[in-house]
Amino acid sequence: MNAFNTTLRAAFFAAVCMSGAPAFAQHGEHDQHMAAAASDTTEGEIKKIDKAASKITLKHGDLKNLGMGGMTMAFRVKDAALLDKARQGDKVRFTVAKVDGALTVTSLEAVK
Ligand SMILES: [Cu+2]
Repeated sequence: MNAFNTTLRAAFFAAVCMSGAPAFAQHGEHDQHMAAAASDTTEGEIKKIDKAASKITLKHGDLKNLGMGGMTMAFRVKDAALLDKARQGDKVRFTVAKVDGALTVTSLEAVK
């Protein structure tokens, strides 16, 4: 009786382990691509502000997320309120993204 019981239990556990193994092996394959890209902040200097048109001209450093080297150019701003505290000549830290095909400043803050 004892020997039979032991054999039965061993067989039962073996079956559970084997059916469980493949499921465990596949864990962790997903979720690994979800690490969010850090927002690429770039330093620049404000050359011109056009609040009416929601545009800002920045002399900017490398925009790594856009593959663009440093230059002076005009950007659209996502929200005109971003320009409220902006002053010509300010050194700034900003992020740019392509919104509806236009390079758009999505965040802007003065650097002291
Ligand atoms: Cu540029």
